[in-house]
Amino acid sequence: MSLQEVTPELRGWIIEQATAGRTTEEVLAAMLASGWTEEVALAALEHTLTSQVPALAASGNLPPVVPVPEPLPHGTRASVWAGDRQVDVIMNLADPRVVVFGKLLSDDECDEIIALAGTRLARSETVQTATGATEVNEARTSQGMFFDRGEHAVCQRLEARIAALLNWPVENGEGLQVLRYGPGAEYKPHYDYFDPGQPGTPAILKRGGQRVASLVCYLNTPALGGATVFPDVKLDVAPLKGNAVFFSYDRAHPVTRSLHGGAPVVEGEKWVATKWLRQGRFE
Ligand code: PD2
Ligand code: ZN
Repeated sequence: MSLQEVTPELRGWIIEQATAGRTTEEVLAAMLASGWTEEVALAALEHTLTSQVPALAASGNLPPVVPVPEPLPHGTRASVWAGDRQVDVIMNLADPRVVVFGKLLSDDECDEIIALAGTRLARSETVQTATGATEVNEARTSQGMFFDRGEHAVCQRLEARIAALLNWPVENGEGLQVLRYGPGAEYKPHYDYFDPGQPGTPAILKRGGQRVASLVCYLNTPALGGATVFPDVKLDVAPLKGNAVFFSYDRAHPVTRSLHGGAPVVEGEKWVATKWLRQGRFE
């Protein structure tokens, strides 16, 4: 058992930070820097932010809700048609909105994307919302690259399939991003939307608006580790070649509980292709 306790003072401080517009990641980093263990800090953040959501909403601090892709508009079913193939539905969670798909990609498609991406990998960068530039980020120890939309036949085929699966236009998708994680590499918990409180965000949003959903496609099966994790609901999605995890966030706020990360790869390597969906056309 942890020796640290979540005190009322700590809860009050977290609410102050959230209402001042600081992101959950910033608050978490500040808590870790002042000596809180990650376990206690995450528990305190989760409890405080989920229990205080009505108060935050009433104080007008939540961004507006926007439409998001919905892959299962008629409820849960065992499989869905994705334009050129039937895709299995393995798990369907309402809050946060998470759906795990099986056999979205064939083994050959996974291998081809890995081969095409392999020669172009560089240390992963993330968009720095303070300025809009990209930067190498210690929270993300993978290597990565972006394809342009439709750059290869296999990208085009997968993009059309994803558009059919999610009922969301191809034009609203960013190019596929491929990540390779070696042993020990991870992607610490984060949100995929752009933080509205950061000065660089308005410039980023000019091209297609906010990100509203993510689809992480598994291109191989790591020997051990590398799950995609959703700490707010303690959900781990096992990476399995050809499968994919979809999650959406209808506003750029932790209330969506879309906090997610890539757990460290323990043995072997992990390859994923991520498709981010924007509100509007991403040209
Ligand atoms: O590789 C993953 O599991 C993962 C986890 C969190 C990928 C992303 N985020 C991402 O590409 O945004
Ligand atoms: Zn992510």
